[in-house]
Amino acid sequence: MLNRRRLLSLGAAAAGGSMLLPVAGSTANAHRDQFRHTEPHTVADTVDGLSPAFTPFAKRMPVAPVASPVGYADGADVYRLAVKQTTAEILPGLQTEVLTFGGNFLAPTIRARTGRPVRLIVANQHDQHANVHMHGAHVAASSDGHPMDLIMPGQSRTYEYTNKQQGTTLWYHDHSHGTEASHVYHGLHGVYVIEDDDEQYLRLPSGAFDVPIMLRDGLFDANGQLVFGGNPAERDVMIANGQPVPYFPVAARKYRFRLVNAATERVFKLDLGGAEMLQIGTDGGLLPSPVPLTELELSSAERADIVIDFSRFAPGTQLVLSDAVRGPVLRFDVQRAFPDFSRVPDRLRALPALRRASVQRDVVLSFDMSGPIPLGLINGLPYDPQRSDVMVQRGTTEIWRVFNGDGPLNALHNFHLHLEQFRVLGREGSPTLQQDAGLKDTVQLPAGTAVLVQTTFREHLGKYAFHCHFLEHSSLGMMAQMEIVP
Ligand SMILES: [Cu+2]
Repeated sequence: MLNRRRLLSLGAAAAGGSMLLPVAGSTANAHRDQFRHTEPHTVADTVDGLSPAFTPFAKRMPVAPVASPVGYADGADVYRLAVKQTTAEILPGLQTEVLTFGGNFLAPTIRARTGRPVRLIVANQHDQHANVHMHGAHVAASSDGHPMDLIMPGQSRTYEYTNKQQGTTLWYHDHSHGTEASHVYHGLHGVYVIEDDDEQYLRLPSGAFDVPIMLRDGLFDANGQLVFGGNPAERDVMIANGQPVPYFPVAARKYRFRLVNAATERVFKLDLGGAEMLQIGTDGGLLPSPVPLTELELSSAERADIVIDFSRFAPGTQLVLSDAVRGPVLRFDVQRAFPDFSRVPDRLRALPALRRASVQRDVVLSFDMSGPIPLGLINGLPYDPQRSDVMVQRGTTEIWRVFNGDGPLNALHNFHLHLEQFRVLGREGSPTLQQDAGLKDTVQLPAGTAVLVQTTFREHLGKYAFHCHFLEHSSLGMMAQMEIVP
C-alpha cells in the first residue's frame, strides 16, 4: 500500500541518519528482490543497483531542442506544448512509460528574453489533470500554476509570462495538488531560459556552448518502468538530459552549463574529480562575480549556472561529473581545441540593494508522524488551498525565518517561495552554503536548522504557494499559501 511504503521511507530516514542517504536493511532488500534484473551481467563496467544494470557513458547526452514559437499575438511569442503520456527508451532495450511536455522525455527548452512576453498554451492530452508552474518566474497569480488551477483532460490553458526579470535559468513543471511529485517524477519537467541584453555584453559562452543540463534520478523495475512511492534515496539511476549517465563531447574551450535539479527528492553533491567549476549564477540570475568551486550542492529545484574551461585539458581527457552518493552522472570527453572568444569577467552583475524590512515571520516545516499517513505541515497545518496562511501587503519587504522542525526525525527539507526571488541573510544551526549566494527561490534546510531569507513583494496580487520542494513532502501537505493584498 502506498501509504505504508511512504511510512517505511520516512521511517528509514529516521533510522538511517538522513532522509537522502541510501538505506540498508529490510526495505532496501525488499526492493532489491522485487526489482532486481534477473539476467546475469557479464560486462564488468556497468552501473548495478536496484534498477536494471546498464553501461555508463554508452550514449551521448542530448541537448534539448529549443522550442519555436508558433506565432506572435498581443505582443507575445506564442508557444504550444501538449501534456502527453508516451514511452521512452531511457535504459537500453526497455521502454519506460513517461509523462512529457511535447511528446519527448526531454522536453524542449523555451528561450525567452527579458521584457519580451511569452504566451504558453498547454493542451492536456493525458487522462489525468495536470498544470504548469514556471519555477522562479515573477508572474501574475493567474499564470503561476496554482496547485488548484488545473488543466483537465482534453482541456487547454494559456499562461502569460511577462519575463520582467533579469536573465536566468528557470524550469517548468507540474504543480497539481497532491500529484505534483508523481507527475514530475514521471517526466513533466522542462527548462526555460531567460536571456537579457546586459548578459550578452559580458560575452559569456553562448550558442552551442551554452548548454542546459537537467539532472534527475529514477528507480526502474525489471521491465524498465519508473518506480514511484518508495524511498527516494533508492532512486539509483542518475539521468542527465533524459539519458542515464551519458557522455558529452566538448571542444577544448569554455562552456556554460545551466544545471537544473529536477529530481523530486534529491540533493546532488557534484564534483568534477577536483577540477574547477566557475559558478556564475544561481536560481535568479548572475552572481556579482564568478566563484571557483570543486564541489557543488543542488537540492531539488535549485539551479546553478557554471562555466567549465576545457582548454586546460589535453584533447582525449575525460572528466566525470560525479555525485558524492551515487557516483558518475555525466562524462565530458574533451576533443580538439576550438576558437573561443568568450570570457568570464571578474564582475558579472551587482545584486539589487537590500531594502529595510518591516515585517518578520516564522515559518516551520515539519512532519506529523502520529497518524497512519505522514502529514506534511507548515506552521502546524497541512496545506489547504482554501486557506490563506500568510497575508502580505503589496510593496512590503519581509524577513522570513524558515525553520526545519524535524530535528528529531533528522529529515532534510528545502524551501521554495513562489513569485519573488529572495536573498539569504544567514543561517542558524548550520554554516552558510555556497548555494545561498545571489538571488534564490529555493534553498536547502537541514534538520533542526533555520534559514533567514528576505524578499520584497512587488506589484503582483493574489494567492501563491510556498513549500518544501522535495515534492514527496509537498504532496503530503508541506505547503502553505500566501495572499498578497493591496
Ligand atoms: Cu521537505
